[in-house]
Amino acid sequence: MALSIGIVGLPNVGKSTLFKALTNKQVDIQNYPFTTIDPNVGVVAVPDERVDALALMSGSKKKVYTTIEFVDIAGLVKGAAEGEGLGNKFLANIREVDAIAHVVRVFDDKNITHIHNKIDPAEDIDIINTELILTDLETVIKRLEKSEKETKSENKKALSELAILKKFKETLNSNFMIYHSIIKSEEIDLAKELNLLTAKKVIYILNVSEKQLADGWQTDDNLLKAINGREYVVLSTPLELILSEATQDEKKEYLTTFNIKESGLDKLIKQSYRTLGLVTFLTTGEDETRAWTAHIGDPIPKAARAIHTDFEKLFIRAEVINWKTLLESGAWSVTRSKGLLKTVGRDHIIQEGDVVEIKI
Ligand SMILES: Nc1nc2c(ncn2[C@@H]2O[C@H](COP(=O)(O)OP(=O)(O)OP(=O)(O)O)[C@@H](O)[C@H]2O)c(=O)[nH]1
Ligand SMILES: [Mg+2]
Repeated sequence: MALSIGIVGLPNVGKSTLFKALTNKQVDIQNYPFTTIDPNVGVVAVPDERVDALALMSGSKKKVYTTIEFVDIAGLVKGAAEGEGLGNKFLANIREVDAIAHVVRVFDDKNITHIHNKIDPAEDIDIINTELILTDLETVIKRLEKSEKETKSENKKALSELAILKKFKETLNSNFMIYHSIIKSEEIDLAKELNLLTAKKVIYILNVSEKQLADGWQTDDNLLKAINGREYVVLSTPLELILSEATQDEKKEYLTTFNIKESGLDKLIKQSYRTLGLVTFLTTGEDETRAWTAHIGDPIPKAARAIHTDFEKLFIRAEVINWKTLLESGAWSVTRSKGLLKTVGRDHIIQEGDVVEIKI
């Protein structure tokens, strides 16, 4: 499961700077099933201190982290949805991503042109969202015309699709994003099938200056209103670029200077995981310690598909222990003799930080 996130925003807001910083964290591609990587696509490892600690405990030869793919596209401008600039073409590049990272310029810098010549993050968010809405509207109208032509009055499923499409059209026409108005599973499924951009999860990246960051910059009500309850991360892209190239010691120094616990990229990557509703479980042994991705609520046989597609069918039982308990015990064998290891069946719901051994 390669998760992907598309980076959008107005021109000159720091998207490519963010992307460059992310790709500096690029994982060794050989470990991953990609033959060619587009220059605008970067695969980054999800930082995970549990993998490091467990690998040390098990004396693993290899460590494998989960990954996220980021796609950088050119800046969108007003009218992008109608083909203004290159926007439309670029929007097509992010149709298939799992979530959108929307970069917003908060930093002021006379030397870097803002296309509307004023720094107004809330308005910028609305401009981009309107373009996404217009793109979706085009998709929905196209499908609606097709469905109306083909639907015979008796077909229940087709009629329900028609009703949903009409609702989508109305929502988009009122300049609202689909995400806030879909509840029923048929609606969610159709939005996914059509790859509607405004149905996707969003993380706003508020790109502040280093000075604003050091001064403890905060969002105001106006901006929060534009963010509309979605997740956001505050960071400074030039600083992230420096951090991504710094040694561990230098990085520590920077973080102390800015009085922050972790880099903006680490925050972003972890937040992406949460936003996408994902959990990480682990396997550990002498060969490798590895993090795997599952969806929140997955029963263990389904989660085990990440390891091998056959595992869901062949699953008999599993031994499970929380990573911290395992680490404190010092070894798998100790947890067994102490009775800390849990044997679970097919109904166990995979938990964040479970270390598992699947029996097939
Ligand atoms: N002062 C300042 N400059 C920045 C910041 N982020 C990016 N820049 C500069 O702004 C310019 C544009 O940055 P990019 O990252 O290329 O912007 P972009 O969003 O990819 O722009 P497009 O690809 O044209 O849409 C570059 O000169 C960056 O160095 C920032 O946080 N502060
Ligand atoms: Mg760019």
